[in-house]
Amino acid sequence: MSGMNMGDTTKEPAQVQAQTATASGTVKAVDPAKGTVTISHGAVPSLKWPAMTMAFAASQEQLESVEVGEKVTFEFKAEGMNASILNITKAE
Ligand SMILES: [Cu+2]
Repeated sequence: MSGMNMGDTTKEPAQVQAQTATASGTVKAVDPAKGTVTISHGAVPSLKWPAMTMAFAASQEQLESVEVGEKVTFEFKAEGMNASILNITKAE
């Protein structure tokens, strides 16, 4: 569980803040060469994201743990629309 970073109040006006969020969805593509997993995910209210299909940066280990067509739950870090997987597991 990640806590809220209430103490992080350094002033960086124009900077996009990295946020973590959790979502679930279906794996649409795994691309080890690019280091991405494409997931059709549900809405992410905390980031004001609608449901969409998008690529997330992922480690080789994370990419090896999922397969196209699988339903997954995952935690990710987003800076704007740049998102990387923190952890990903099969949804049962
Ligand atoms: Cu998205």
